[in-house]
Amino acid sequence: MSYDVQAIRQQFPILNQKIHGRPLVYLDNAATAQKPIAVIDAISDYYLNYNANVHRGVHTLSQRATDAMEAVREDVRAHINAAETAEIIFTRGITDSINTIAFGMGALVKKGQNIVITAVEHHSNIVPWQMLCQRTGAELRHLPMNEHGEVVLDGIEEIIDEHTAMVAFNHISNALGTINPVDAILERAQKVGAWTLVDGAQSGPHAKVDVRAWNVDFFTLSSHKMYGPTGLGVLYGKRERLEALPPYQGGGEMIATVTLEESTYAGLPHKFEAGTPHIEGIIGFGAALKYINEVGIEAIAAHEKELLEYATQECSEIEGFRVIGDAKNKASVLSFVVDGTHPYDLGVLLDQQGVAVRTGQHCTQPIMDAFCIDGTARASFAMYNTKEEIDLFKAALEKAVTMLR
Ligand code: C6P
Repeated sequence: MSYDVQAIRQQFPILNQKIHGRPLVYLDNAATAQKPIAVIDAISDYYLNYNANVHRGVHTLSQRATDAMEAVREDVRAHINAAETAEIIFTRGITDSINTIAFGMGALVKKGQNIVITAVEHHSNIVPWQMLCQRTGAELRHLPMNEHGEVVLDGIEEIIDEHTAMVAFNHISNALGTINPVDAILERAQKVGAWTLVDGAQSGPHAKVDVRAWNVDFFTLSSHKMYGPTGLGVLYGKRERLEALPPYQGGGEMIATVTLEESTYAGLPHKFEAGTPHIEGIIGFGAALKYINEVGIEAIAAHEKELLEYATQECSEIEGFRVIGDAKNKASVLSFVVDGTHPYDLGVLLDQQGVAVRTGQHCTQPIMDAFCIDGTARASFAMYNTKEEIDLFKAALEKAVTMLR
């Protein structure tokens, strides 16, 4: 069946509106994606019909809510091919997931060991490791980046060595769109026995991931970038790794027994899920996953690749337009500057013409520093974007550039 983008757009009512009198062209999907009706309906169905706390009540509504939430845990397990549902932890997002692991590893990592990231990380995969290194005396290292925004593997044997405790990196860069060489990095990390974590914030909506094929220790997803609700993430961890880590937060639900003196902890996944979870978020995320699978992640990726190539080619005709990050292997993100203009001004003038892009550093200051720029304007594509929208974007950008020069 051919890809029916107009049918998909009908499932996203928010797209059908005008901004400053112009049709909305939403190209800020790497920040957060819009939500299909199926997600909105699943959340309102929960509140209209079975709102209750989970794992706590014998009453019918609580059991229905628990069943619905636990069914999503199984859907996530199947989606990433984890071995068991106990390895799927619901968190507040990627940031929360990475902090959970970095905090827990504080009990295991020692001075003399090192943590390895890459030069193309989001701040949420830099700062928690810096904090871990400050606490433990471990060293933070990184795999460098070249002028195309690609991770450089030369010298990987020296950087990831037998003292490496963790290698943590993103699958796809949010600022550049670079698809990182996951297999090669994991292979080296696994050879020296380091733990591994892949940040799937930007790959979740664009690529199929099989955590067992990768044999990765931890993998994390963000619901709101995958057409689901905000405030929710997934942390996958291999059972033996999660069991080796202390819990990140204490409170209800994560315990087995509590006395006023001491507590013992619940088993997986509850050990890492203190407090009432984001129940409606999880239920909404289940609907989002179902919708992604109905459209087909490969079909979505192919559609977005076409959009990226078209946008890159069209916008390159604008004088002074420079792509930031022209890796061979890229997904869905067009980060750019236009000589003689500031990205922020471009963002404001694009908005006035109905086009939503993100501007600034994209929580990746080290990448911006390496390119010697203050920031970029970033157009990022999703399953519902069209070539017609890219034409509108290009025309709006041309106008903005003319106004600013
Ligand atoms: N990037 C962007 O506009 P949270 O906020 O915790 O759900 O996700 C953080 C995060 C981690 N890693 C990567 C690769 C990301 O892209 C993000 C979020 C958004 O690019 C908001 S800064």
